[in-house]
Amino acid sequence: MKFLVSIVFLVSFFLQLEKGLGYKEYLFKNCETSGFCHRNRHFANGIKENPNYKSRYAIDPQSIHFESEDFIVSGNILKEVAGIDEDIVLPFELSLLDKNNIRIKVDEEQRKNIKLSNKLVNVNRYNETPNWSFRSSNLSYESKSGTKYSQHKNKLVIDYGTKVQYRAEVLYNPFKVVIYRGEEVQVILNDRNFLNYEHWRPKSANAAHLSNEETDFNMFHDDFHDARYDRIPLGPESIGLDFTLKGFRHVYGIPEHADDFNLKDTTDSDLPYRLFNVDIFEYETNSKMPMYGSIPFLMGSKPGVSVGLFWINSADTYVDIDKSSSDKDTKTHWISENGILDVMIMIAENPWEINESYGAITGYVQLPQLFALGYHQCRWNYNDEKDVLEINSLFDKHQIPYDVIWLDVEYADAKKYFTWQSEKFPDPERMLAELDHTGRNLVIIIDPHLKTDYHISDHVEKEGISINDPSNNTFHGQCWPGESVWIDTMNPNSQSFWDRQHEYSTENEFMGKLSTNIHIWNDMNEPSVFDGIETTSPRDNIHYGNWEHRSVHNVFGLTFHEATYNSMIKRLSTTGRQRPFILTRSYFAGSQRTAAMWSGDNMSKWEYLKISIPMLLTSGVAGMPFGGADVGGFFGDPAKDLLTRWYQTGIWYPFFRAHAHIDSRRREPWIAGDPYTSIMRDAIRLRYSLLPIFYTSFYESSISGYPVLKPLFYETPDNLESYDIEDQFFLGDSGLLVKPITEEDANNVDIYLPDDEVYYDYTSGNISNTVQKFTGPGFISKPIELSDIPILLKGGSIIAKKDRYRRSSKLMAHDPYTLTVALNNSGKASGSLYIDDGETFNYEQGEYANVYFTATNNSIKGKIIGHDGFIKSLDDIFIEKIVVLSVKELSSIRIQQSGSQWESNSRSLDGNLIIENPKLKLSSEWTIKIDDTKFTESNIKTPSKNSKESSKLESSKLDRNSTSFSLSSTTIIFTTIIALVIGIIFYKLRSGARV
Ligand code: NBV
Repeated sequence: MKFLVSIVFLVSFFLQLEKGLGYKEYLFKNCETSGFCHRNRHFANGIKENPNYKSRYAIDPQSIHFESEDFIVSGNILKEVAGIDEDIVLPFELSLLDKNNIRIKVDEEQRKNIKLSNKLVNVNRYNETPNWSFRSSNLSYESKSGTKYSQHKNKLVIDYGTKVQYRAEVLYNPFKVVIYRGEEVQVILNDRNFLNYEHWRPKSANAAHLSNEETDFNMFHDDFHDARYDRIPLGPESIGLDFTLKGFRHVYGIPEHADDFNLKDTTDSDLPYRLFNVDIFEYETNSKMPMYGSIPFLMGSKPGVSVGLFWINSADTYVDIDKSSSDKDTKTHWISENGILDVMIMIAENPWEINESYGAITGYVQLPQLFALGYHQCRWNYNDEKDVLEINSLFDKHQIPYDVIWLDVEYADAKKYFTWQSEKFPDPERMLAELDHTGRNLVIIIDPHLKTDYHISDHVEKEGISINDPSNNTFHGQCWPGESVWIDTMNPNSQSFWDRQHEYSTENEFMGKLSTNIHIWNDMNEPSVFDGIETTSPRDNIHYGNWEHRSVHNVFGLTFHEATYNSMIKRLSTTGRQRPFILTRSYFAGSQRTAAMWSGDNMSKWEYLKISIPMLLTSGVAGMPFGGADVGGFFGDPAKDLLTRWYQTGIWYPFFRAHAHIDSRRREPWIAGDPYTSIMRDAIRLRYSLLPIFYTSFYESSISGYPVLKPLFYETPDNLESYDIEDQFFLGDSGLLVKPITEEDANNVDIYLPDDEVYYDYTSGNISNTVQKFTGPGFISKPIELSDIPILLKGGSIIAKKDRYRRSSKLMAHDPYTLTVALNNSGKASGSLYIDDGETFNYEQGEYANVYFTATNNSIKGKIIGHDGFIKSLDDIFIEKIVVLSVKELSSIRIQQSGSQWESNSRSLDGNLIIENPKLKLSSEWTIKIDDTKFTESNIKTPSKNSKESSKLESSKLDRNSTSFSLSSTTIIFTTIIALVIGIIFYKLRSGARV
């Protein structure tokens, strides 16, 4: 039977291809083919076309109830339904949270009384997404003493806010919420009356419950890929709501999509941005198709105000964006398959405050171990112990630092996780010890699909901790190992089983005796199910609590990597409290607390290199800063220049890992040969020298939620031009402004400067020749070569680097620092460093220090604040060099530290002041006095206008060395459908069918 179904499926698949639908479009739903999205869009279009439409949703004023101590208003929204006398009661709750955030929840009352013949399904609307997504179940409600509630005939008005006044007007009929910050309306809920709450109805009542604007498309069965029905036992239960963001033209977030940073209008397409975690094989760029992770969080920003919308729902979700309004409003329409309606609205002055708010709810990124910020070397696969150790020593031979080598699925016996292929890896203990020698780590892959018929899957099945089919028996499906079962990490009983597989104990044969330098990669946790519709679990599968998979789909991946994290915490608590490192492919709001993510299976093509930057900026805005993309591209063989440019870009990814498909040729950085190898080596070494800055940026993110790769509009929220820049970023608050080259054959680069501060040329992290200076706002243009990584250092910054080559980050722990001082227009600069042991949770007990640097025209100072004992341990760390950029003349340099004074060796090189070996210790306060120093003021280049074209001309006039801008156009490869089909078939044959 299964065979027959597959044949039917394949035949219809190829017929669709013939019809002209792309491979991916056919495999995945869009809004047309997805029942609930189709119905909600149909409803919204019906309303748009009917000027006399009267909403059927109204608050019953009698039902309003205040719990003013908790700042909660509750009541009922009544839904009038065609053909039945009684309204459907939708109890709502509106609460005021910290930081002036508002949360609105709407449930469905009658659910409590539904009796279904199939008792295996939980009939309540799923309301447990926050249990997984939020960092704590107790959201704090700070005292809001000035809050006033006033009830009027047709509305309830809540005035709140301390420094700035906020107002929420809850309109009764039709139901709407209008939120002001200051005098202006910022957000309106249900502005366009798209609120749609598909109440429960028995199948027979279907038609009677529909209004003119509604359709019953796929309400009680889903015929997508008609070979296999989704039975939808509870019938229609979707929710939809619109939000108007007043005056916001720029909206960001809702990852994961391989698309622009500033979200596009979606109204003309049959695919709104879709949030549905899927194993999207060979995903396309510039697409709103769903990918491996979903964060239903959107940020809108304009000068003076930013907003955050957090749609707390883990079901399949579509977001329509309409930017057609002449008032510069962005109108959004959110549609989910089921669950309660639960949304948080954050309004603040700027984007950082929104990140703080969102992080206060879902948690901040966990501070990673320092090694995790180093370079990771991965491929599918390093074949055996010999291969691993050879690669390990080749890094040393080529003097390229790296921190982690990875093992993909082939290390396990027949892809049975928690086993080793023993002929190939006869002694993992020895292998890890060898890596540990040079401070290096190993990461191994563990996926949620467990091959049938071995002790792990047997146990999962026997203990009832599997994902189950609709009859509540263990679900069996196809994945890489063949027939598999899936552990249900939503089941609390799974944790102890998972713990035992990861524990540090002689009883655990798999990894019980391995040293602490082993960490985990969780792949395929969307979950990927090859023979499932849209390559995932059937929606009517059952999880713990009798919840349908449909309700929890997008959060499942988080529950899996979080279970791994919890197990690793336990393992490492017996070895010295090291912080676990987990990489996950699937993620949800809150994943940042316990895992890093990467953007899955990209391709060795320029467009994938280019899109990686807006994708990472997006995940940073959505609170998930620890991300990366496969350097070099997963599928294919990158040309040498592409690979080189990818390394020069990858060194800025917060998570920096090279990875390749099993069919790709080997491409470790030494294989291309010079000049490519040298350029890649320099790039990786630059990453290592900047590790103190990366670590400091992560620390800041871990307490505030700020992105590590900072979008330009965060730096200049008042400059609207900076909102559209998606190919540049700042590295945290360091002042380093980077524009990686992602175009083939580029020999010139345009860089946008977002403000009128001075920017110093810092190409490739080098200071050479007379440092060029530029000011904005506007574009500057510079000639570049393959070896160049365009970087500028913003005036006002002091950066602290470690410039010595070491084999791994661990070996750099006691290395000295080099400071680079870039004075601003007023002759001042500052910078900071965060330092702890880089490995353990001891920083949570205060064992860390912050170092602050300041400079003016005639002095540079450093001071350290922190835990005494920890500061003492830094006693052997020195500052070996200080460079002050762009200094014309100087006379004497006097240094003071710990009651002593001395003169220093200093020299002026190519117009920069270099203080060599000032003999300064990091661990106590110091001052350098510089007399009679003059800083150069000449040579500052200013684009005359803000427009890209004119400033390009202007700056090339100014810059004697610049050549005219010319880019060879990216090569476009047209593949015929036949070639595609052959390719797909070929791939399937190689790696097992996934459809
Ligand atoms: O594990 C093999 C690959 C992996 O290399 C890639 O990074 C993942 O995105 N994986 C997909 C396929 C699953 C094989 C079990």
